[in-house]
Amino acid sequence: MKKLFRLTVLSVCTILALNSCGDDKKEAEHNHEEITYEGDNAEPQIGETVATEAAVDNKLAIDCTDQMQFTKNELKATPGTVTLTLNHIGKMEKSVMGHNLVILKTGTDIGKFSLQAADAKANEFIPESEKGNVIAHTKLLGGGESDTIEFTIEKGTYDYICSFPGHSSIMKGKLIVE
Ligand SMILES: [Cu+2]
Repeated sequence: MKKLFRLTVLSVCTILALNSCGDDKKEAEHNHEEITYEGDNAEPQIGETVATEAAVDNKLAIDCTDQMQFTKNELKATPGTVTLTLNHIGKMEKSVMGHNLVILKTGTDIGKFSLQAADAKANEFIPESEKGNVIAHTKLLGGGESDTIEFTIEKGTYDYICSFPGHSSIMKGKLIVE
């Protein structure tokens, strides 16, 4: 009976030891996970690399929303032909929350452009008087719509805006071509 007890104690100890060993292992795995996680934290760099790769084939995509925003305030491309897709991911009507993306020549006065644009409803807010400052522009989109444009661009930094009345102060960004 005493022997059995001792055996049981031994077994329990063994189990405890195993368990503790298991815990150590788990802890080790956990630590490993944390290390991996730190690696994940570095992912933005990986993401940036991907973004750079995307820019290499010069296919850009950007969304716009019912909250009157572009989802990116910076786009990168290389000189040459660029394909850009604008997606309106909202639900609102074009007449209320219409968006476009207009790429402007360097040095264009955004305030002046936007004032002229507000009077150009018939031309989807692309003012005839400012056409010389437009490198490229999408159609005016309502919720759920998208438009893809192709244009050629040289090295430089360009402003892009939405020219729907009142939007350009918030809906703007930089297209960096290098
Ligand atoms: Cu807009």
